[in-house]
Amino acid sequence: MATKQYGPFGVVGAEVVTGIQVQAGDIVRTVSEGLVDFGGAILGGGAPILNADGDSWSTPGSYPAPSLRKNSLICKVGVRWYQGGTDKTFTPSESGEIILRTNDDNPGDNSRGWTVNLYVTPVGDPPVIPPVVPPVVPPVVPPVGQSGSGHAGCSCSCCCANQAIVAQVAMTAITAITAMGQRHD
Ligand SMILES: [Ca+2]
Repeated sequence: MATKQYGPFGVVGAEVVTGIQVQAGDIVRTVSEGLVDFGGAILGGGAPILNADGDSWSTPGSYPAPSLRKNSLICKVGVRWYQGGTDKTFTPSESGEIILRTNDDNPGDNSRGWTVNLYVTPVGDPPVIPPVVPPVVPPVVPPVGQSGSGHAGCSCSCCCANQAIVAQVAMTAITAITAMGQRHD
């Protein structure tokens, strides 16, 4: 499936809702330019001014994503944050909308900004479900020597017994008719 490009989005501080819906397993690439001034400079003591990769200091627990790079671009899908940057790729584990922000516990004093482009490569076509093939049922062949129903020429005990009864009834009827005929003479 083709990769789609979105943006650019300006990110300087707080969350930027992109409106981009991605699926779990999609490949999301962030490509960013520009610098963010993270503020907090005291008497010109030098606020960090960084690109979207942030800096290598350990990230305080009070930051939105303590396990990701401090003062970097971070991207949320669902409930998790993923690492963005000048050229970083992540794969969300659940589906949802992409939200961008700085990994900064005080985004209100930031200035300048990053320009972020997103490239989303869908995980792929939905899985192909094979058509349902009915199982092949072999025809039922009665075992040799047995037959399913009564019939001429069969020598099994039940058929022979029936034939004997029929013959006996016929003989009784013939005898009675003959007797009646003789009485009229
Ligand atoms: Ca700040």
